[in-house]
Amino acid sequence: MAVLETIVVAFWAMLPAYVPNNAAVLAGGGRPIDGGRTWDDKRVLGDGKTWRGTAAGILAGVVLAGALTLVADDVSAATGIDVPAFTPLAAVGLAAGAMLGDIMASFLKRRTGRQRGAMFPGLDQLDFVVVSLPLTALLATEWFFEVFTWSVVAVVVVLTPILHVTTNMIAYQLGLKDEPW
Ligand code: CTP
Ligand code: MG
Ligand code: K
Repeated sequence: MAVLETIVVAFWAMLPAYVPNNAAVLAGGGRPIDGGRTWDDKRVLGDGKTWRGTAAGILAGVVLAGALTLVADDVSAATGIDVPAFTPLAAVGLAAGAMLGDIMASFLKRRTGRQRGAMFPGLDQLDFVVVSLPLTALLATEWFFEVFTWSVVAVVVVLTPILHVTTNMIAYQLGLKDEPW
């Protein structure tokens, strides 16, 4: 696969994992998942992880995967780049894995004494990759290894932090997010 092709496939395949975070920011609010509970005087997850944001995030990722699947053949034919359709399990693995990774990252942030919204470089940018890829490999094994070749995974690891920083800066500038990370 040529470099450009690999980048396009990596971006396409990761879109259902990228969108949940942004959807959660837009839809977030209401009851926190941890119900306000603390552990060692620190919140378990914090007010930044809500049921509504999580549900909206997963839904957005799965719906997007469905939409991409509908147009995958046309996009492949038009561009000559073989972009993949998503199986239902791949869609769920990517979207739910992204939200789960974000939630697990908040758990680690609270354990390490970081308040809600605090920065945790590295973790903030890659938390959702670290969980969404293994979860998808587990739920949709055949699909995963067909799409996520080593070169695609390598592009994801490089591309994701760049996209994450950029979109969060934009969301911050637009007043949608409280911090630019
Ligand atoms: N959000 C949500 N539910 C989620 C993830 C995010 O409701 N599962 C919403 C919250 O309003 C949150 C905002 O999106 O404040 C930004 O998300 P994020 O940066 O992940 O949360 P933080 O507020 O920074 O909290 P944390 O320090 O725990 O990451
Ligand atoms: Mg944050
Ligand atoms: K986060």
